[in-house]
Amino acid sequence: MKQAYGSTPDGAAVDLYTLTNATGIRAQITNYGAIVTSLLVPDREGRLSDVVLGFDRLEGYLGKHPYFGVICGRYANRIAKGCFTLNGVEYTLARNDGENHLHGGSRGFDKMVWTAAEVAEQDGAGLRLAYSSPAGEEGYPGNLEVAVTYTLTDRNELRIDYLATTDADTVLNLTHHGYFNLADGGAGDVLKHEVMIDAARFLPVDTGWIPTGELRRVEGTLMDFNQPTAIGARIERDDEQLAHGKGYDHTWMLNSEPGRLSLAARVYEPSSGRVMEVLTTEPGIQFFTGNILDGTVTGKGGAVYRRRHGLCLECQHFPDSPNKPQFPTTVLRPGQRYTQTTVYRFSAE
Ligand code: FUC
Repeated sequence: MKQAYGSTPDGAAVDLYTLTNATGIRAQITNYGAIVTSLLVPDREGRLSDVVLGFDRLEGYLGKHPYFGVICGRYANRIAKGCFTLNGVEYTLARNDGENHLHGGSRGFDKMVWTAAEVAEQDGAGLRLAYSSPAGEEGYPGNLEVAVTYTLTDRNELRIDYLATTDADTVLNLTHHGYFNLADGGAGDVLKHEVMIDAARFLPVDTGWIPTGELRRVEGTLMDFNQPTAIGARIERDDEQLAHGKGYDHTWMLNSEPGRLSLAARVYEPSSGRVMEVLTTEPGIQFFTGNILDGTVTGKGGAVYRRRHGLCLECQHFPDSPNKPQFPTTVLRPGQRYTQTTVYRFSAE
């Protein structure tokens, strides 16, 4: 179902799409920024409520906000000092996060109007969003064609299938930047959420959140989430990496084989019983605990989003890969197809 959602300052009309699956869970998605604006899933009593942070109206998303529910591109997370070299040519990008480049620059995919079409997928209701990014946009080379299909499956999953092609060598790293709070949608904090991440290593960062290049073992560190652990259990400990991240804001290198859809993370929220499993084909997951939320953003239903009222599990390649040859490559060449599948699967216990 499609309804008008308003228009951008330059006059482009924007729509809001509602997907409902056979069990009655519901997602709302706008073609502005490919943003998931709401996601209603049941608790252990079967009561539906919204588990993502965001705004009631388009105006909220048009203003400054920390990437609520968007698709980030061309490059999710950071590129150090906003430069990289590809085939001997140096490319300069916006430094929109201190001295670094973040989430595609000043006007990334999160601020674009995408073309949308409702599609009937085999296993649920889908919305296909497409965007053509011209060569040079935000400093990146290559004309890039991107398609993102959200499917709300009858197994209570929000599946995201990505596809991209280019006509010249470029770099690409796409992710979905949903902020989740399985208890109350963001009115309170996420510290009681228990998190498991299937990863033996994580990427330590410097004070600007740029990976040092080390792939450090999680064993014996506060970054070990192999056993489900409440977010609040260790987050305030005195630790160099928690200080640099201002909490958890790091990439974990997943144990699974990249390219094969596998369980990456699981979140359990004890008061509601809600469970969210995250499956992906990507090599990494950015676990971010909403450390920068500071109460200045008022979102849906008047909820004030304070520090750690939402968590993100962003499936992606590693930050700053264009400058880190030892990381899995993010280079996309003509004739290649960039693909990614990520699934957020909901249940309750
Ligand atoms: C996540 C984090 C970043 C940033 C952004 C809004 O991707 O990794 O540090 O705060 O969200």
